[in-house]
Amino acid sequence: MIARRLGFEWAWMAAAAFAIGSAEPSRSATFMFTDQAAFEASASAIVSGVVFEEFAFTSANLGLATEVAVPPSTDSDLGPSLTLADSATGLGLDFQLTSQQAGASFIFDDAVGNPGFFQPNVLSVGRVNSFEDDDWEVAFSPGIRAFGFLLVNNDFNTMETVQVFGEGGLLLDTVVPPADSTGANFFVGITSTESILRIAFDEDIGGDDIGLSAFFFGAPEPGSAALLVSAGCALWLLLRRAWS
Ligand SMILES: [Ca+2]
Ligand SMILES: [Ca+2]
Ligand SMILES: [Ca+2]
Ligand SMILES: [Ca+2]
Repeated sequence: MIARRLGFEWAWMAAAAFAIGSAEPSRSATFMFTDQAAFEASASAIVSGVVFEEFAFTSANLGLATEVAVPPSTDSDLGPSLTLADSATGLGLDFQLTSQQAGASFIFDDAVGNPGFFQPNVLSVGRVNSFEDDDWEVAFSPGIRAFGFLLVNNDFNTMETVQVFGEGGLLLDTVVPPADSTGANFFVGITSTESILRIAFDEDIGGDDIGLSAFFFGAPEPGSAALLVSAGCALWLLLRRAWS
């Protein structure tokens, strides 16, 4: 298993090469991106005809959660778990987001801890300055090969990880986000040659508070034939370019 930060060209080649070998579990590979175009290129090399879908953390979208009765107003406590069914969102999958810091609810557009810090359209884990170990998980049904998210105001350190889980709770890989993943709306994307069922973000216990402003999904799950054809075509195109 490997997890690297890759550029656009290498994303295609690596994803294609490992996808070809993905019939063997030992050849599974996970890739991390901070460039959204490279993330999409990698997913496209792994999955033929992959469709990318976005879920922004707006009031209207959060109002679609099973646990949320109406679109939330600024500074709403939405509880520790948010379930977004495909029948409600129109997306190609169900997903469930859960807080992993004990006692911390998700807060929409926190206006108490630090007004304006997490607005507009940002979901934070617990209130600013109250809950600062902002761990969260998201589970997918069905599994996907590509998942991205926009982080708001995180300060990374080497203790932070993104764990990628596959079928049966198998830990596929643990990714350490890059040190420059700070500021507003920083993109982090994960692709895998194996189906991703769950992602766990272990935030550091230090005083930084993080928010989420969007999720990105690469759906749907491919058939094995489509997977191999796509990977083979991507590799062939790269080799042709190298030979010419
Ligand atoms: Ca942090
Ligand atoms: Ca943590
Ligand atoms: Ca923190
Ligand atoms: Ca927090």
